[in-house]
Amino acid sequence: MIYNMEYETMPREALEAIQFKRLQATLERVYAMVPFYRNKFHEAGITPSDVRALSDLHCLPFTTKQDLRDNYPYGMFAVPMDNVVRIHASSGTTGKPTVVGYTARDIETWAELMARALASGGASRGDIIHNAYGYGLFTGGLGVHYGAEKLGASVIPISGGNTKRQIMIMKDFRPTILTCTPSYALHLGEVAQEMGVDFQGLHFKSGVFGAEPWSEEMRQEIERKLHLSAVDIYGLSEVLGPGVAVECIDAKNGLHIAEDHFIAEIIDPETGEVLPNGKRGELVFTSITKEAFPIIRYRTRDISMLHREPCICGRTHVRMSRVTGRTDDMLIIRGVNVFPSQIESVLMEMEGVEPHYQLVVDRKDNLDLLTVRVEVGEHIFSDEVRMLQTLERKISKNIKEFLGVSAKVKLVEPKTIERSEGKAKRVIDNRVL
Ligand code: DLL
Repeated sequence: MIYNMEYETMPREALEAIQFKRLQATLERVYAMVPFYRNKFHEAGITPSDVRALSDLHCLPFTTKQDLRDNYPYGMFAVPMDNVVRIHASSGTTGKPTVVGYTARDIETWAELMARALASGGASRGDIIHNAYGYGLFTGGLGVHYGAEKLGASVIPISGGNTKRQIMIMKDFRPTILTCTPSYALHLGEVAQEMGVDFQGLHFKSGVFGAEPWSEEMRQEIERKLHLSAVDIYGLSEVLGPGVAVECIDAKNGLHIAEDHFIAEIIDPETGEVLPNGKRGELVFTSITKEAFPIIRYRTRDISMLHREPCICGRTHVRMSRVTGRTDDMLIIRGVNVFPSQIESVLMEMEGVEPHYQLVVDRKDNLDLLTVRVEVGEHIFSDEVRMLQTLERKISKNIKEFLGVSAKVKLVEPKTIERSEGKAKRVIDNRVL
């Protein structure tokens, strides 16, 4: 179902006219209200009136995570605190979090975009949404929650954790849509099985999963184990939270970016040069309707590409391919670039291997050593040692063949690798850089 037919299927020309008008208003706003942007524009010798067409956006300077850190906590806000009704923060693993704010109208916009996203993932008014994204500073829980209410669905604000109780609630409350990270979805499936609950007997139709990279193979695994249709949702706190882009359940082939609210670009992460459609690079976003925390040409560090071919669902908004990883997640193993999601794809193709893995990187005698720890099913683990070694060698060979990197594979017992209730931790990098 398309939630906002007018905007989601708008002809390109009309859409771009709206984008330009909104971009101009945003530039005026940040120039007037945020000293950081005013200074940046001055340094580049630009004022908002120099931007006379959408393509002039390319002349504006980028904004980086470091800029947000330098202006911690509220320096990037474009409205007085009186007008800020909500504060969230990104889940940074190191240092201080990135703080973002929303006006009442921003919350309204976000709810609309999340209502669109849930509809795009197969939800409608009559649905019951089991929302297992974490509620709190993380944008996942509340972002989905407001969208579900806006859509008119019933939302169960279960948040992450307390997994056994979640399964009981799923049985009793009969939710039809599941929202959580893909890794937590798998964990829910696993705990249900332990409790003797078959997802086939539950009532789910679809799931809207995101907040971390996951591969196509992982989607198939989730769909098979949880008996539902899985779509990918993308977003980041700095730009909005969940709802920046989402797949449609019709095509499941790329995520439609809400282009009436954001302008997306792909750049070469090394040179900053803007890349054409179909080329892989770093995603850059400019918000064009946000009031409290507008952002201009934000370098997300997420790797993707844009496609402009029409989609069978009828939406006219550009599609981004699933995010394969972040520039700062990319492992360089003896000079070879590897994303955890590429290893995931290789693993998921192997018979008997479970979707729970971790990459450990060490440095010995100045050489990088990559160890892939991956769980195998009970039946395989109880096989002879020789069989396990054969499988380890086979996985290692496939990784070498597909990714060109040598990895030591260590098969581990079921349930050895830590389960996450939110974003999974896939990499342990022990190198001192
Ligand atoms: O993760 C917002 C969100 C919540 C998205 C719920 C989807 C669902 P942050 O905590 O600020 O916000 O983290 C943003 O997570 O830059 C990506 O690196 C990663 N990410 C988010 N969605 C996806 C996805 C939320 N579908 C960072 N695929 C982003 C891959 C994703 N990576």
